[in-house]
Amino acid sequence: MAGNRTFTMIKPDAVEKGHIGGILEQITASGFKIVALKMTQMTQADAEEFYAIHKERPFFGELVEFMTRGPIVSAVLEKENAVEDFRTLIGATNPEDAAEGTIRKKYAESVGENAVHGSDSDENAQIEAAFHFSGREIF
Ligand code: 3AN
Repeated sequence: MAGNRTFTMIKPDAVEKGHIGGILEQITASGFKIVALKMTQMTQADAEEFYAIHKERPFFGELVEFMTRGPIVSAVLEKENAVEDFRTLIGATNPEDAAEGTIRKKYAESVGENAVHGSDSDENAQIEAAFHFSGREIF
């Protein structure tokens, strides 16, 4: 899937506030095709593995607690230049720095509770998609 696919999660904060529909609408209206989609709740072990790269960071415990507190919606998205274009669509990690009209500007609360995840490289997109979906769940 290198080059034209990325992985996203609508995080617990945005799911709790009822923003699944609004966020998916903005994603598809921006030219991304949904090729995998589901609602799940991450376990502590899932979140610790998914965010292993951040395990030495001071916010790691908080991040794991947040990401496991309720359901998430995960998806694989297809579009030319998917990883970079999706990062542009979601905006900066901290919603205060996110550009007007971006998903985080519209829906995120704080740098910790920032509504959506977007893979940061083609390699991570592939790893993250495989973490959340089996081959039979990606179209
Ligand atoms: P991004 O999600 O924009 O790629 P990363 O990879 O730097 O950002 O951070 C991963 C996740 O860790 C963020 N989405 C956010 O939920 C959390 N995070 C990042 N920085 C902080 C922070 N300073 N305080 C609390 N949580 C943070």
